[in-house]
Amino acid sequence: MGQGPRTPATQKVRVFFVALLGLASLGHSSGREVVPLVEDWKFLKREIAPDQNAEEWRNFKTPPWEVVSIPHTWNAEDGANGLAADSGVPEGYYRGPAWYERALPVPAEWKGRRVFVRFEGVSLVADVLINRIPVGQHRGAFGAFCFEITPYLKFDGKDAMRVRVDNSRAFDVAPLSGDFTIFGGIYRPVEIFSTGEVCITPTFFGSSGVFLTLQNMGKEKAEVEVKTLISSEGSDLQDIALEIEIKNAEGVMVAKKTEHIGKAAPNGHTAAIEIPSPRLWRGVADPYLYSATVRLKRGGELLDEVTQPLGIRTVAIDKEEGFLLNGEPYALHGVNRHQERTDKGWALSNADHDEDHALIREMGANTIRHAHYQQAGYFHGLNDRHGIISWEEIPLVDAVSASPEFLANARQQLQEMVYQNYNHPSVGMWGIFNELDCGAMATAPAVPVVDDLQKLAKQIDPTRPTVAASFRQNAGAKHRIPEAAAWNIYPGWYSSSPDDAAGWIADFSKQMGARIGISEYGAGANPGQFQEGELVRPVHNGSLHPQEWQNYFHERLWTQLKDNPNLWGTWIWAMFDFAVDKRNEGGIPGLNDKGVVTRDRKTKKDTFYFYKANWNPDPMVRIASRAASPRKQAVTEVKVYSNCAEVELFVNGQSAGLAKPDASKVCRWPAVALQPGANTIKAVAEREGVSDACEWNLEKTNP
Ligand code: ADA
Repeated sequence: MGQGPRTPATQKVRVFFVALLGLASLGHSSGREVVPLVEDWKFLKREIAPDQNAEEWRNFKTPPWEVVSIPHTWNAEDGANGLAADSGVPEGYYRGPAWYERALPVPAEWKGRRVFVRFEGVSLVADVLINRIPVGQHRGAFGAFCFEITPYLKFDGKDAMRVRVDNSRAFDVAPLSGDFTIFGGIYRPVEIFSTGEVCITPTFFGSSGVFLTLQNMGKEKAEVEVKTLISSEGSDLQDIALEIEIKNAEGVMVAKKTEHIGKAAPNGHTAAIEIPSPRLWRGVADPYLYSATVRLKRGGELLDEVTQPLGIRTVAIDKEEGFLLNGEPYALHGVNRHQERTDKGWALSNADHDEDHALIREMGANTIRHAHYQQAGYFHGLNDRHGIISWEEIPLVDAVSASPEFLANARQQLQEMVYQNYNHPSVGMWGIFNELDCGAMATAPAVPVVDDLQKLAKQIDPTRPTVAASFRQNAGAKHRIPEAAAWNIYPGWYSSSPDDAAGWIADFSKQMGARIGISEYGAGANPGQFQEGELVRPVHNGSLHPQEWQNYFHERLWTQLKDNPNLWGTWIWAMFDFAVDKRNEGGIPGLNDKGVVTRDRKTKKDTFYFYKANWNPDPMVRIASRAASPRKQAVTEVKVYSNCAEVELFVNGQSAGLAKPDASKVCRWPAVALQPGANTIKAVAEREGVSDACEWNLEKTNP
């Protein structure tokens, strides 16, 4: 069955930026009319108990309200400051209830139409009230949800919405724990919209209500099944027409079809459409995107309209050949990404998503693991457009609970993830867990839950493989439940040596009788800390995380991962440093510093350039440890990351010789003499016309 997403980023809808309350005049035969709710939210970071303070509840006037805009989180500071837990805030940051309130700009002209509110992400539990009447609750921080609010509206210019949001730990809501801060708030966009009285169902697991499934793909034509959920509220459908229009990337219509619905089938209306001479979606080489628009019409009147991305492609993971895109082996190499950054936590703007995506592409990754949860619709849209394959996963991290409510919640989050993102061609696989049966919360065995989720994922979407990330040395029963297994490995960080990776991989792959993925591999680094001379493995939870060890770790790891016939894909842990309020290591509190770019996105660590040299064909030269100054050792190795044919090193204007990059794009000059005081270091790839330079200061007290 094909079911899929509705993301404002990819859905072409007419957006009316109406002025507040009744000032707008909107036409009525215009399908879907959307109003984003961005500014002017009142916010209070505490509980308002209706029975304890009736006046406060009725009037909602209690100062001090803060006025905020969405996206918003209340943990931007305390969620990342690493301050030890205190008695008032046991988790080290505020995890509790808060309230939002906002006037709803529902124009009087919407009377007679159906009105919905859609939230893209609220952490962790949201209760929505319209004009003080409870409309619905949503449990889970990462999936979008949508409620119909028509019966609760007055259409008198005075409609208002309140949302109680609570990011307290909830024992029936995944994740039960994890190595990341759970930022509270309405942290992704919110909108209201209206439709005609018959519409494309917007409330089905927050999805678009339109699900596109490729049935056949050939040179002459591709056949796509278009399934549309229709909400009629008892209206007669006899005279309703469903129109499907496929446009190519240039906006030219390439296929069109109109069908009469007659009677709404409970599972939606299914139609088939053919696209002549299809151009395939081929990952970074050619991420060619069509769009599919579904319209509901009565006579000449447009009742509703939804547009979704459409990529013609197939994905699979083969035991022997690895990841296949359109039936051909496609080597996946990429990064893990958390949805957060300095000063903002999870409340990211589209510009923030753009910046993250551009950095990931600059490094040359062709895949992103959305760790450890469903990420924003806008980010999926970027993946579609740039040909980046994503591993999208549910937040089933560390532990499951035995309660039926927990299983129901995990199922709900899985369905939201799959239905909402079904149409994104970039989603390559569904992740069903990360590192289960560990941590203090792990009181129930994970296998029955994982087994259930696996069946559900395949039932909803048989077109994509399921995967999961583990860390056990021995592949147990739960690793064999998803179609392809992957491991999180940290040889040379938490234990052991970086050179152990290939042996581990061979062993895991042998145990599984198949290629495996490396879903995480990484080491921490503070880009302001350096180590000269012989490298010593840092203490992982100690205060010193010099950048040189991260460089060494990745140089050694990538050498073993690249072209490894036991693998179907690899993901660095992590692209960006991220907030873990309970961590305090590497000289920076509240941070997991295994990113190759800092949390504020301002500093690309050396390791970023190591991968750029390996993955991005644009000619580049970068001196490793270029910021390591002042220095103590007069004779030092100089390393340069480069994908050029050869690089010449100049020290204080004198050539130190030419070097060719090795198979992992590292050039080395083993014993370079520095002079006391300032030294100019320059690396030049003359043929390609690129260079890099820095100044190293040798402390004068040393010989
Ligand atoms: C685990 C976990 C990640 C991350 C990592 C680490 O593998 O899956 O969430 O926190 O450990 O940095 O230790």
